[in-house]
Amino acid sequence: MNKTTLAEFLTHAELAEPALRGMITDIAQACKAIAVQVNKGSLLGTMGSLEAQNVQGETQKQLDVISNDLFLQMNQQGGHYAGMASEEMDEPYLIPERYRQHGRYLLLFDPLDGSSNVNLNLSVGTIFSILRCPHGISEPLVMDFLQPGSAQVCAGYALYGSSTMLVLTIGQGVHGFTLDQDSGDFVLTHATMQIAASSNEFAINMARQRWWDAPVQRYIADCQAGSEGPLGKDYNMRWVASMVAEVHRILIRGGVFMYPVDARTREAGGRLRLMYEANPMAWLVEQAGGLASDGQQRILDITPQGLHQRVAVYLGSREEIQRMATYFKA
Ligand code: AFP
Repeated sequence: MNKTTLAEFLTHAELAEPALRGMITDIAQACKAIAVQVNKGSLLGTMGSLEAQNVQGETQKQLDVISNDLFLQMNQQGGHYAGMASEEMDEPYLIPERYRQHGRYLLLFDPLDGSSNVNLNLSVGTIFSILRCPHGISEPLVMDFLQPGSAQVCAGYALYGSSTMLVLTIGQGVHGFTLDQDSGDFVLTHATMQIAASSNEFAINMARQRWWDAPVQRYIADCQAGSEGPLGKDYNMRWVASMVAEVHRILIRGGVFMYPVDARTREAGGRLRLMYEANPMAWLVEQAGGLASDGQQRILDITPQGLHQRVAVYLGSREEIQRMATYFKA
């Protein structure tokens, strides 16, 4: 098989920002290091939970913190970033002066998405998003991170599953790379990923059904009615409780992923975070021909109000998301 490694891909890609070559290389290395920690978790006794809670008020897994620290250390050394922000840190991380003095970008990430699955040996992942640092800013504040998803220069995820994959976009489509454990290279295995325009598979946490708003109730009920119902086709359901795995499945075979704001999450604004979950995933989905909405607007158009702001997420196959939108307008 004619193997194109990530390094060769980056060499030949026409990068709008040359620094992307170094930033993506460092991100790939950090994800490989996290993959090793996840794969060895049970052997290293790091599969447990900590007493501490993160800014989300969620119990932290040991591997959440280990992954977070690995991502910080292995990405700051390249000198590309003026600042970083993570699901696991209340405030932006101030990169040591010697690394950030020429940094022109901001790195936002969820170091271990789906971590409540990690001791179950189910797929987890890392989600990342790169923004430009506002000109002249060397010590970025929260407000400097609060840019719409349309401003991203790179977005992607690593999936620690049956194989370790890196899936990313720099605005020229979505490309997937599989880690060759023998060579240590990420190899291009999924060039120009495209989401099927139509689908019959939805992903939602059905246990929350009683708290959903009426449009979501109606849409899911119509999906469940199948070929005898108004949608005229049978649907299948999946729920991994790991957004990275759900989005990867949708990139491979289509479908929709839904995490609505519901009666229990309305006060918090929803479950999923805008800056380092919804925005990177929304750009990937759109670059692969799908759609990503919060039920009212394109996720990438949302002007963020807070670093850990939460948002409703409906993303996936174009025709299905367009159909779903009609339920919100009814
Ligand atoms: P964790 O990282 O705390 O496991 O949360 C994962 C997640 O943010 C996202 O990846 C899943 O789609 C969603 O939460 C799962 O939510 P439920 O636990 O309500 O199913």
